[in-house]
Amino acid sequence: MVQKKATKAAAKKATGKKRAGKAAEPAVPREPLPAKPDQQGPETLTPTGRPTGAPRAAVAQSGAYFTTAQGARLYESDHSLKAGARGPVLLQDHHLREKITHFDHERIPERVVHARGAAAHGVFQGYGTAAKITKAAFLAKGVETPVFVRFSTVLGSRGSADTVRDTRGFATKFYTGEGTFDLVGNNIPVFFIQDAVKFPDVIHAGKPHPDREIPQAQSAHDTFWDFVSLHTEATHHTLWNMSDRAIPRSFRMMEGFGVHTFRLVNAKGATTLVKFHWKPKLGVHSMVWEEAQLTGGMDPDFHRRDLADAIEAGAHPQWELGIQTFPDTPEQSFEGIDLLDPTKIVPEELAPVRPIGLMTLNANPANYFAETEQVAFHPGHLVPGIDVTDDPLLAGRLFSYLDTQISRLGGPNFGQLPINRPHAPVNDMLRDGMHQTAVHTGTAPYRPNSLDGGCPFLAGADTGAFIEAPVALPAAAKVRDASASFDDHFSQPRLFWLSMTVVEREHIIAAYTFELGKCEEQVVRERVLAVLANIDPHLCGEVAAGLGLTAPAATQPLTEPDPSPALTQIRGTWPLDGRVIGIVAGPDADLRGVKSLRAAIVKAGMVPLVIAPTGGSLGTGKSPVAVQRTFAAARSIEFDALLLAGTRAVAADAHGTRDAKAGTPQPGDCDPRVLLLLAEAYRHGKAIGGWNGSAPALEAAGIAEDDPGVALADTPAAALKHVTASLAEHRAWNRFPTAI
Ligand code: HDE
Repeated sequence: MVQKKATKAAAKKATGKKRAGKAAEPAVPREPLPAKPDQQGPETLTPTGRPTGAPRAAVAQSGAYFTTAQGARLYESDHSLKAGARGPVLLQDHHLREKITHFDHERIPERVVHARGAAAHGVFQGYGTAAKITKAAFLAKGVETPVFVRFSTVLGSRGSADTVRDTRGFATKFYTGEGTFDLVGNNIPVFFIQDAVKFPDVIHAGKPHPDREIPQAQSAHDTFWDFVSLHTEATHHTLWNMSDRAIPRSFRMMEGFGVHTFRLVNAKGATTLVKFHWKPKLGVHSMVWEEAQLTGGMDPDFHRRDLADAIEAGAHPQWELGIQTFPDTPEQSFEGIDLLDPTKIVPEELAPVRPIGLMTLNANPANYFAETEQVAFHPGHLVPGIDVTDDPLLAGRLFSYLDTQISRLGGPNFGQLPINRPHAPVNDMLRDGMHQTAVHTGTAPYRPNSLDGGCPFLAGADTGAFIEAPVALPAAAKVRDASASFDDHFSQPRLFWLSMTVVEREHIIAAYTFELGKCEEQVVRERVLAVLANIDPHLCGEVAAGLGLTAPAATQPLTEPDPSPALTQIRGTWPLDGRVIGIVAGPDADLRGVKSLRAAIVKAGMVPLVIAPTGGSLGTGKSPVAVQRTFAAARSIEFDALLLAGTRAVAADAHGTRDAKAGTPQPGDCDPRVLLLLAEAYRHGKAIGGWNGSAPALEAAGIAEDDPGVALADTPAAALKHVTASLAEHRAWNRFPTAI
């Protein structure tokens, strides 16, 4: 609480003597700013999981007076203690040493993979549709469970760009009443390797080269392609990485996958094998490659910002959790697909994804470090009713996460950090260790005991987690080997390739050509081409042509799987929540039209941003139109569609301040920055519209009025209608090549 009796005089005394030229500091204590309404901290529980009653998003700086970590008030903080104003600094200055020491230890090691991430709080609601096959209570109908979700890239460091070509992590912590369940998945349903023993290898190959530590957050380099071409089991995941899936438009527009097959157990002990899927309500959408690259420079925090802004604006992203189910037979395979092989999918056409619950992300973290950085996921955090299978990749993960977190979070007690505390009561016998914050009472931390009243007692087998289903194991000798079914490395990449539309195939070809073009070793490029030949001759031929190499022949017979339409992103129409519409305007634009357009866009749940020659506002009078972006700062990457609000708005003007020209505008009048904006938006397949005679600007940009996704209309409302119709398909796909 602010101490009301603090007077101006006392405050002046507290801030020390006044210095000439020093900026005025606030002198009277007042309440600190509260957390923003969209922000929420983790549930405030004791280290052993009991509610403390404290508010969820506590502010860090509370109280009027600055103190040391021990609570002693400081009367001066800008100068270290010296023997005289020009004399040596004294070692006895506790404040100086404490402040510098704490600062020196502010950083913790970043995650070895998935270092770059953004997160949000939310809630999961079960549909009850999985009740017959799992006893997991949080999946029962109507049960609401708090969640915390962290999205991430894999290869880049903590400060790397969001929009690089990479797999995205999609990790969800369900704080269920029966303990915490973590679904630690990715936005790609398969993985590079089939056995955890190769994980350090694939990551060493993908990370920057050890000598010069370049390139950052890229797979476009020799070691990555060397590894994936030498381990052809990586072909399927690599193909997904070269597809548009690896450059998502938004975290809100990504699918999520549990990747491994899990085992669900019902109340009677019957088991079912399942694969988990997250389906975004907004659809699955991507950037185009040039856009992703530009964004990396213009706004490297694009995905992080997009998620936080959407939540703050109340556009809460939602995903349905779904499962594909398979009989738990001894073979653990389905339609010839080995369910223990994490490089394989089961096409949704063979096993439909059945929705079992809905997740809504509705609050931003209050503090990045405390929550997003310190959260610790673990695929072994399971609840009764959900169990693991013998996927050898999963087995290694069950070891790795706790192990890496002990060093990343400085000891074994990170489970007591607020973001990691289960919401179910905790009553373990884990004691002591670095950073112990629980004050355990009792004298007998062992079982059984007769001194602490015999507590704690064991739950019955029907209530406890980690009661594995008694799955029979085949009689076998110890071997370092894999099942023969793991040897098929090409039929599913071919399935993926054949399921892509022409546009998506073009993007894949361009991605391989770019990445291999960045490799320096000819032997690596040639080996990758040999891999591509086993996926598809057209893919291989086009990439080879782009590299100036000869396409090799396939070394294996090509399979002819049925395409899986569920794999393409280019289908259907999708909600437009949170889509950003740029309105290009100038001093003489149709400002009444701009105002009505802005209102219509907001009403439709989208975001209007007015782009003008300079900042400030357009028009005079009572309600001028506020400008959000200047011509100098606006690039196509930020907008899902553009609308031109009139003619002279885009007249050429080096300084952006000159009055609009009189007379009929000519294409040559167009401001080059607007031409760039239009040309990029066009290249990136974005809807473009306009009214009030915006034709000269389009003409100057070389865009025809009847091009796909382009529309000039008489009124702003009609222009918006055209643009939103095109936007619902995400991009004007017809602008891209339509035949191979
Ligand atoms: Fe991870 N992975 N992983 N991984 N993983 C980590 O754990 C690992 C794998 C995934 O937002 C690390 O706490 C091994 C598959 C996500 O905090 C580490 C293997 C999938 C995240 C680790 C895999 C994932 C991680 C690094 C092969 C998708 C970020 C920091 C056997 C199903 C979670 C940490 C977050 C993070 C190990 C493969 C997803 C080192 C050994 C497959 C989303 O423990």
